[in-house]
Amino acid sequence: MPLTLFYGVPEGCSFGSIVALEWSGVQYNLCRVDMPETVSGVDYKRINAVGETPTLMLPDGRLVSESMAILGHIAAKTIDKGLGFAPGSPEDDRLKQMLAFLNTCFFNAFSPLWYAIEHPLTDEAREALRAYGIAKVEHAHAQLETLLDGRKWLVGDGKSLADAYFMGIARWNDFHKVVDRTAYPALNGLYQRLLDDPAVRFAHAIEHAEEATSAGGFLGHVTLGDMLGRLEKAA
Ligand SMILES: N[C@@H](CCC(=O)N[C@@H](CS)C(=O)NCC(=O)O)C(=O)O
Repeated sequence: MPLTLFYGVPEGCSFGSIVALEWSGVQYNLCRVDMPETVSGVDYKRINAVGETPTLMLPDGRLVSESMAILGHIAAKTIDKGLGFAPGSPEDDRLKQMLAFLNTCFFNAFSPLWYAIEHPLTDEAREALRAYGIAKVEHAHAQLETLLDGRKWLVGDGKSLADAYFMGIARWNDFHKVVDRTAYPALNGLYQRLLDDPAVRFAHAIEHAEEATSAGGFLGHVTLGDMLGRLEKAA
C-alpha cells in the first residue's frame, strides 16, 4: 500500500506536507478531511487521536502525526534528492532550526487570528485578539527576514522541506490580510519563487478541489471510510 496523507481543508497546514510529497517523487494517496467537522469526529480520531491534520499513513499501516514528524520522515527518505540531509550535518541542523521556528513561532503567530474568526466572541474581544495576532504576525515576519539574511532558500542553496512548510503557513497572511509582504524582501522573494513551483500549484489545486497536475507521485484520493476499513483489516 502506498503512503496516504490525511490533509485538512480549508487552508490547512497540511499544504506543506502535500508539497513535500510531490517534491519527494514517492507514490502516495491523499485523503481529504473537512475542518472542523470531520477532523473532530470519532472516526477521524482513530487516525489522529487529537483530531488534527496532517497525518501520514505508512505502507505498513503505521500512523505518523505532526507536520514536523511527517516532514522529518520524508526528509530522511529523500537525502539523495537534497530535500533532507545527513543527521548531524550543518544542513540538517539548519533544516531542523527552520522547521522548529516555522512550527512554533510562524504558525503560532496566526493562532489568535484563526481563533478570532472561528469562535463566537464579543466585538471587543475579537478586536483585542486581532490586534494581538497582527503584532505576532508582524514580529514573526521580521524574525524570519532576519533568519533568511538575504538567502534565496531557507536551507542551503536549493529548496528543502522547510520551504514546503513555509509556503503552507505564509499564505495565511493573504487570508488574514496582515502585513505587506514586500516589506520583507527575502521572505517575499522566497514566497514569489515558490508560487511558481509546480508542486505548490498542485497543492493549491488539491485544496480547492480543482484539476491538479502531479509530477507523477499522486495516485489519487481515497476516502476516510476506505482507510478505516484498511485499519480494521490490519488489526
Ligand atoms: N502541531 C500540529 C498542528 C496541526 C494543526 O493545528 N492542524 C490544524 C489545521 S492547520 C487542524 O487540524 N485543526 C483542526 C480544526 O481546525 O478543527 C502540526 O504541526 O501538525
